[in-house]
Amino acid sequence: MKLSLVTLLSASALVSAAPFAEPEPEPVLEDRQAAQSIHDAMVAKGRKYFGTCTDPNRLSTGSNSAIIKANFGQVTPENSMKWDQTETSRGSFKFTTADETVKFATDNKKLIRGHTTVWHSQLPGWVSSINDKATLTTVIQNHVTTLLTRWKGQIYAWDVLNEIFAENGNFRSSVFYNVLGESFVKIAFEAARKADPDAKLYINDYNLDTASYAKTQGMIRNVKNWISQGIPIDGIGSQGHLTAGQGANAPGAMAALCAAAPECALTEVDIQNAQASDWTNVVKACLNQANCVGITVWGVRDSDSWRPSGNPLLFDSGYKAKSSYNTVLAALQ
Ligand code: 9MR
Repeated sequence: MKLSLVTLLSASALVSAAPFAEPEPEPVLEDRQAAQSIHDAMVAKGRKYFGTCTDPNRLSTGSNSAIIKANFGQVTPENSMKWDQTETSRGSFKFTTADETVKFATDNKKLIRGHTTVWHSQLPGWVSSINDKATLTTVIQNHVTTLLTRWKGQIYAWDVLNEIFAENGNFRSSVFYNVLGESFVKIAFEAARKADPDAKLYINDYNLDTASYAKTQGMIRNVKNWISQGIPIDGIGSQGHLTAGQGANAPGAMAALCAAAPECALTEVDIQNAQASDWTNVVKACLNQANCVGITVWGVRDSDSWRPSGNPLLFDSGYKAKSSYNTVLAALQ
């Protein structure tokens, strides 16, 4: 039951006379929409976080902010740090929206995954039309350096590179690969390490959900090779955009991916038409690997998902925790 404002005010007046700081009140059920925090349960398992993506448009709507405060321990800006939002023309940076997300996270003691510096999608035309190596190198270095410097010391991990592989495990065609070849990987990670030496630097991708799949194997082969060359890669992120039944392969896939880098994470999980076993398997996929630091789901409620059909998230459109939420909680016990 919610306490009335009068009760709260008189209680805090009493406590403020005491020599100790007032303890943080436990979020009431009506605000948190779920019985228990999946982040706390994840931390109790020795992991760093259970998170979600968000941005100011979501934080100012409905129960998103209350749910994230109460149940999640990490946020990824869903769109606000992307190239088309932050450097629309060369050298002209805009951080107001991303700053708001970072402020929400730091004010509420949530870890942040920075997302993302080098990605072929949501990329302004002025970048994709660059066709000489020297210019593109400088442009990548400046973009990576400026973003990581902006929030230096505040970001737990950065998706430095996003979705660079094709389904066959070779490089995807992109301005980065087409102009610079493989060297853009080293250029981006070295700039990132220099700009924020404490941030964990990740390479992130989707369809890494089966160990034997060519793209999963391509990620593993390349990351091992790059790390052996001294390229500063700390982690592999597996996005985890799944459909019913795919959870079954997740433990095997994460075993393979997590063996290839110092740390690993599930970074954008959603499961269309999920069976309970899918969520259980996804949680196990991380918990089974000692170096899997956390799980992030890609949104709070189904209707705000980038692919709402199949209700892929943990809260329904009325912001109520779904049975999937309780399945996740049970898998974390
Ligand atoms: O959820 C994001 C959606 O709001 C954007 O319109 C979309 C644009 O490409 O990006 C979505 O997030 C993507 C993420 O940044 C990278 N992996 C795939 C995600 C789903 O498309």
